[in-house]
Amino acid sequence: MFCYQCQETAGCKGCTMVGVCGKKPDVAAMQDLLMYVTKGLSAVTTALRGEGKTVSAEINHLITLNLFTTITNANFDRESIEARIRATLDAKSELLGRLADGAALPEAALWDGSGDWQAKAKTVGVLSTQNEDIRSLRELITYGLKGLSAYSKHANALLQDDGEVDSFLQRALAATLDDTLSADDLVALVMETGKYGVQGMALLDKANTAAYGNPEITRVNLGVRNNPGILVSGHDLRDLEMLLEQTQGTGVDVYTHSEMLPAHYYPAFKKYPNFVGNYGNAWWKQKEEFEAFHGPILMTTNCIVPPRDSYKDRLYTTGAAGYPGCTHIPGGIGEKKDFSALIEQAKTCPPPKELESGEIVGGFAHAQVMALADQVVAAVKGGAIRKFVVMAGCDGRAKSREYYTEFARALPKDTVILTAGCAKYKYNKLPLGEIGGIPRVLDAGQCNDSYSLAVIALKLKEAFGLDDINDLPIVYDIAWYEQKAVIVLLALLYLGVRNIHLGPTLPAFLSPNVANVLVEKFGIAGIGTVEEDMELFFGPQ
Ligand code: FS2
Ligand code: SF4
Repeated sequence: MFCYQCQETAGCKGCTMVGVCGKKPDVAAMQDLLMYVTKGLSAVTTALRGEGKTVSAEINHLITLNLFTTITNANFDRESIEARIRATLDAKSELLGRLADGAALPEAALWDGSGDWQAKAKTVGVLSTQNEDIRSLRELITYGLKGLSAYSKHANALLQDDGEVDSFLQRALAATLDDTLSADDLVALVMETGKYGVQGMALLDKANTAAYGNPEITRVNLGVRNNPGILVSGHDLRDLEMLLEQTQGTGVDVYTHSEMLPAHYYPAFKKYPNFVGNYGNAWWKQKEEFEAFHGPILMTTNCIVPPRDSYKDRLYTTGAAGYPGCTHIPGGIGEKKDFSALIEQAKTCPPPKELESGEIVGGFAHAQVMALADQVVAAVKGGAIRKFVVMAGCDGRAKSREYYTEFARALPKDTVILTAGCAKYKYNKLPLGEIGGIPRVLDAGQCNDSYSLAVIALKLKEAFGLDDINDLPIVYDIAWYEQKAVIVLLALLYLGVRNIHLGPTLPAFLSPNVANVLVEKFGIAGIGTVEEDMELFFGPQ
């Protein structure tokens, strides 16, 4: 196996024996093959569009879900991945019949699934591209598209589609198979990926806010009640909504975990009396926390950590998520999922063990921040707020990520953190206080809601009458782990944001030459020590 798509890749180079995430070589091989056939199908759909023919929403959704399935920590279940390969091959063979001219199609578009799949996978993985710069650019685009697929999938679940995003995603996937493209062509495609990243995030923002209202300032309970509970993790708000509906009157409470925390900020979810609060922290602490929760856990997306036997029979997956031996709750777009198995099991479980108490505050997505715009602008103009620090992204296991806790602690008291994603758990429970009633940590929501941070920056640029987004008093110190952070990064680059600091390490999939392009064109940099970075961002301390 060879996988280097996430920040925790072995030795900052690549996982070759087994994934640091727990992914086994046979599963890694099937993920490679799924990517291969999905790229092949995308070449066919792109050729069909070139002939003026339409591609159905079902095909778009199949491609999107395939990509999401291969995101880090989403799906460890070889059988379900193989089923998706079969479905993709079937769809491809049908579409090939509609194509008038398939002469220019790549091998991936023509492969019919015959032969040994494990052997085939060995020939189509990341390392099948020999030139390291071309490989790096192809993977940068591919991982950005995986992130984009996550946004699309969540919007699709709320019955929202953007045909332009789907067509681009497929055209760009197909382009990663095209040996005639130069490094410059691929750099241009990286930028275009960022453009559609913004469009995909806007689509999801519209879908979420149309369905559930605009996030608003909310205090979220961290404690537990004395009823059995179900814990919902991942990012899919539609799954949460269905579960909340089905648990009404059952005596079973519902708690959020990790990236599901921001669901509490939406007005629509406040009407459920059994929606108790948030339990635990970021994804990587789940083994201890799931054990202590005592009740069923629903993983609606990544991040799954291979479970302990002590709670494996309480771990359920749905959507793109999967884990062998754990029950998968089926249900496609627009279908009602049946969560009765979780509810019945919950009734037999003791209430969760309390891990902490108190509350945290969030709900600072763009509409809420803009409602406070006058206050915020006045605080900046009056000098009460010196700078905003965007600390969005992901959390992870690496000890080096303690940097983010220490960095947040060391920040000058006249700075405000803008966050989104599970990166927030590194500092969202610190007593960082407020500035004139504005909390010093403004949580916009999930990594999926990073769009809000871009909207806030663009609106502040307007409010301050600036021509360049980089003239704002905002610095970017972003933590990445998996591929959704890649699309957020590309989206920010597309919007013209420069000098982003990315940590705790730069991606292993950036070759030295590609990393140089990002450094020279966009001022991308890694992180230093907390002391060095304080001085860099705020001058001598
Ligand atoms: Fe966190 Fe994991 Fe949100 Fe990432 S829960 S690192 O995949 O998607 O952010
Ligand atoms: Fe390794 Fe990350 Fe790939 Fe898992 S997703 S195999 S940890 S690079």
